[in-house]
Formats: sequence, structure tokens, C-alpha cells
Amino acid sequence: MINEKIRKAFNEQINHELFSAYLYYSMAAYLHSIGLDGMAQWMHVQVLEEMLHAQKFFDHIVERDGKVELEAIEKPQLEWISALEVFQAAYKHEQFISGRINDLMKLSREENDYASQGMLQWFVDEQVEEESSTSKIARQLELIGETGNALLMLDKELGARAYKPPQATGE
Ligand code: OFO
Repeated sequence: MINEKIRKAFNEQINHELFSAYLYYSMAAYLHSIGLDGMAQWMHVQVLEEMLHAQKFFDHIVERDGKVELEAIEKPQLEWISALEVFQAAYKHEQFISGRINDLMKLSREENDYASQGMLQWFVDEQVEEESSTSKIARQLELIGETGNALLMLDKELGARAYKPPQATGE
């Protein structure tokens, strides 16, 4: 049985993960609106990954006989000034999520919840990847600027990203 403090904190994290999906959906819509369909595709894959993150917390609560309680999802930002600003914002958001995951790990240690720590370690590793990918794209956009062939080439490259469904292990 999951302890009440952890159950509440994980419920809140489901909301953060669903908001992440919603934010990246909004970023995809903006990127489509300025003609960068490849970068929008990259964001669509990110949306699916965020849904999977929410599902992992949902499943963990249910498997340990807890009740999931969903809250309203905040409205995301709708406009940015450039693709660079989008990816800088995505990087900043991922840093915020890493902080949340670290707080959850700290709580699960204080509560001696070893089952949660195992699950959260997957997220600790995932956040290293999420911060790295968004920061790398933001740095590339800083280098190449807002227009020109290099921007279109990066757009094409990012458009090749495909969603990889989780393995049978549940990860
Ligand atoms: Fe982007 O890692 Fe979940 O929120």
C-alpha cells in the first residue's frame, strides 16, 4: 500500500507530466504556424513521451492500491517569438521537472519507500536525457539563427524523430 504523502505527491506529478504534454502540444502548434513542421514533429513525439511519464506515475499508484485523483490542467502558453525561444523554454521546463523528480526522490527516502525510489530512478535518468536534448537543440538554434538553409536542415533532421514505444519491461 502506498503511503499517503507519496500518493499525494505522485498525484501532483501526474498533473505536471500532463501539463508538460500540453505545453509541448502548444509548442508543436506554434512551430507548425511558423512553417517548421519538422520541429513540430519533434514536439509531437515529446507529447507522447510525457503521456507515458504520466502513465508511469498513474500505474505505480494503482499497483500499490492507491487512488489516482486528477486535477485541472493549466492552460499553456500559446505564442513564442521564435523556435529558439521555444526550445529555450522547453529546456527551462525540463529543469523545473528535474527539480520536481529530485524532490520526490528526497521524499521517498525520508518515507523509507524503497519501491518508489526504484521507479523514480528511471525518471532521474530520463531527466538527464530530456535536459540534454532540449538544451542541445536550443544551442544549435543559437548558432544558426532564425532563417536560412541551416534552419531548414535542422528542421528536417528533427522531423525524423519517431516515437519508440516502451519495452515489455514496462520502461
Ligand atoms: Fe519532459 O519529462 Fe516528463 O515531464
